Amino acid sequence: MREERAARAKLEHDFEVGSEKRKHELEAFQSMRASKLTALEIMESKMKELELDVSNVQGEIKDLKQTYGKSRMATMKDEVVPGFQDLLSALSRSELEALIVHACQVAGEVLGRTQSDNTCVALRMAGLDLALTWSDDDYEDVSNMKGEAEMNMELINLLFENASTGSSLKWRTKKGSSGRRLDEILDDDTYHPDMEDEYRGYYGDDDYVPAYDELEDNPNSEKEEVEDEAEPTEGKEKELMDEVKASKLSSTRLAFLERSKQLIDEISRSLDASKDETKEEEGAVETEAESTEDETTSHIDPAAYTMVRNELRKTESSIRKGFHWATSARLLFAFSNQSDANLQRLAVGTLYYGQLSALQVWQILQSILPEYSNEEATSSIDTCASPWASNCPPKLLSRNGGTDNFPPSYILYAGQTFCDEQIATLNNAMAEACTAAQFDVDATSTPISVPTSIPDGYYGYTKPVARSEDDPLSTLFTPIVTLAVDKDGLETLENKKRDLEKEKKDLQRDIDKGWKDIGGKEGNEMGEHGELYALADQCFAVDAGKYTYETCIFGKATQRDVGQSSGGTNLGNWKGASIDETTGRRHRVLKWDGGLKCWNGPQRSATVLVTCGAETKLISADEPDTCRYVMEMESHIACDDAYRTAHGL
Ligand code: MAN
Repeated sequence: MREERAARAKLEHDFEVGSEKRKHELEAFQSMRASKLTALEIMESKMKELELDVSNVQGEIKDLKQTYGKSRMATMKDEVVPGFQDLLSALSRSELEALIVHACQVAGEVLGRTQSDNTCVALRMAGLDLALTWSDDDYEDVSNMKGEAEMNMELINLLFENASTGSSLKWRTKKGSSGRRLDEILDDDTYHPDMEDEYRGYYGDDDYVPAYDELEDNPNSEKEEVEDEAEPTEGKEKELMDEVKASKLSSTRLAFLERSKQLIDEISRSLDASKDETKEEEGAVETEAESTEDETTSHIDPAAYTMVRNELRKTESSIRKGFHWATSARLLFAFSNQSDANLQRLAVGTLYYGQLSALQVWQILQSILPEYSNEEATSSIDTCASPWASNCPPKLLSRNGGTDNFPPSYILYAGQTFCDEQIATLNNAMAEACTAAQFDVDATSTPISVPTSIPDGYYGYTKPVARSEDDPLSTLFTPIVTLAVDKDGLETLENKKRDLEKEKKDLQRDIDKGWKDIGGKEGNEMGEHGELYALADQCFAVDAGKYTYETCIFGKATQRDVGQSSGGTNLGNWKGASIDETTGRRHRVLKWDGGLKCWNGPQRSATVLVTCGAETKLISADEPDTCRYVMEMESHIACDDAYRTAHGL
């Protein structure tokens, strides 16, 4: 009875002291929370302002790019294309298409080595200026070529990117995303500010493909064959490529390829043979040392042979790229029907991005216009005459309804210059090629003679050269070349956006911390009524058996050997406070979990059952199941009304 009375007296005393303490602490927490809430409100409204600022800057960025995109398209359409009317309006639709196909072929030979794509990148770029993109994933699937139209931010970003980096030709944002737009529509609705970031970063890091030169000019490279120019063996793509190859422009290319193949075979044979000889020689050094030296070194010069072979392979690779690019253009026209205006714009764009010169346009015209094809030109290769000789001097045609006014003077002039200045050179080269060819008449017995270098015009093929600045076509492209790109303006805006976003991020961190300090939005992360605020980050320990158990509010729970002051076994990290009523009695429960894994068992965890006490202390610790620890705590935080009622206080 005395014990019971003493216990009852302690309980009453503890409650009196504890509940008073608890009351004061809760009041302190509430007033702290109220003042912090005001501060948080201010921060939250500042956040809204920042969000608005960011979206405004995004809008400005979008406007700047869109303005550029629109003026770029307009410049091409209204200022550049009209300059080509005397050339383009004289051509039929199929001639325009043929011009584009062959412009792609030449562009492939000029630029193909820097572009890994087998699609005509120049035409793709021209397409961008019309908001026109198309898929090329499946050459057999016509439905893939039908497009939906949108002049979206993706496209505008590409235009801007290309314009500001100058030399780059990026026609898609990333690998695998195949645009399928074929019509020209300006659709602002497709823009989402969130997509901005998605697009950033796709540019500079496009897959880097080492140029053929880098692979092949490396003397240590043992690479015999380069596979990237593999040609289609069946289906629509092959059919179209065969058409390309059957064209007049391709005849010199094919002649060159055939000759090149023979030469490369011969070079490889000779190099192998000379290697064998060297080996044999090494085995028989002792005998006739003087004469063996003479025989092997006079035969061939392996370094020179390798150089010629590399040169041939490079040219072959360019020619093959040209076939691919031309085929991809044929493919577009096989599957889509462009308006006359679009065809003209695509033609001009392809000439522009493909770096074609007036001379190349002249040569393409020689190849595609029926008026020029009557003359027996294709067979001239076998006779060792320049394939262009029959086109010299340049002939004027009667097109455009006028008399003998086509092609326009600047194209004609390029042809004239070519005829005047290069035929002589070409003929020299051809003479050399012819001599070689004559040797080959019975090539089965006579070895093919390998030239020391491959001159321009060899087997009728002259490597096209990128348009120079003084080319007449360059003048026609001036409006687009000089179109202002507000790079600085964009940079300023993007810096502003970055600063705002940084500010936003910092503020968000402060806001998050602010909420955490006051127990979260609901205020219940500091216990049911914020009672843990007073105990935050405090640690409480108790000894039980050979261990000391320590629990830290919002921190860790630890088990140590008695007497040990640091280290120990981690029993878990702070999980939270809750009220447990499952036992029928109401308990304040504190939990730690995710501690050190128990051998053959669960991760360690600790549960603290809190009951009312005048001061906060752990009073017991137990391990009812292996690695699951239960402790009892007395604390004023539990001296609440429910406790009062439960104990009739
Ligand atoms: C250690 C302590 C014990 C626990 C065992 C389990 O000895 O953490 O509390 O029961 O490991 O192996």
